[in-house]
Amino acid sequence: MIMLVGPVGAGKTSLLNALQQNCRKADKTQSICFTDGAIDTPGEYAQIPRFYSALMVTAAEAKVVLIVQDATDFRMALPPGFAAMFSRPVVGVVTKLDAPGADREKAKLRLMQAGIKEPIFYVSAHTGTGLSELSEYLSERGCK
Ligand SMILES: Nc1nc2c(ncn2[C@@H]2O[C@H](COP(=O)(O)OP(=O)(O)OP(=O)(O)O)[C@@H](O)[C@H]2O)c(=O)[nH]1
Ligand SMILES: [Mg+2]
Repeated sequence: MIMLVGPVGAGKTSLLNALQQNCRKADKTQSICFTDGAIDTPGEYAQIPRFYSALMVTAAEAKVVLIVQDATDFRMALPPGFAAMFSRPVVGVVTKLDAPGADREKAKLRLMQAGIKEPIFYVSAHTGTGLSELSEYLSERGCK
């Protein structure tokens, strides 16, 4: 089971759909949502500290936590050290690489500022770039 965490609109639900080869269009995630093999979370949970305890408790159900960063949005949405609250292994995912203005290095810096170390994957849910590497990494860790 994976859990996706990250700011509003970062592309979590789209990434999950793409990993599950599901061509549904992502709607705004309204609540923590368990779907086959994965936990999707609303971006507000990563941006509003009042929700952090819910994220931490839910992460206990996951094998790996994916922290998702938009490659075109460089606002400091997550506080320094954000990643350290999880008791599970954390991986960084920079998404929307296909979008105009995508800057993987700036996005990586944002993830590192939030306390994420390697590995960091670079993907696009729209074009499928990088998804096979991420899927392979997750399946090696027993996540589908
Ligand atoms: N160009 C591009 N746009 C993307 C990609 N992934 C997501 N988007 C767009 O980004 C917007 C937000 O995507 P979501 O997947 O709903 O984002 P989210 O992180 O689940 O957002 P919340 O549920 O609000 O927390 C949508 O308009 C998507 O079409 C991508 O890989 N490339
Ligand atoms: Mg969502």
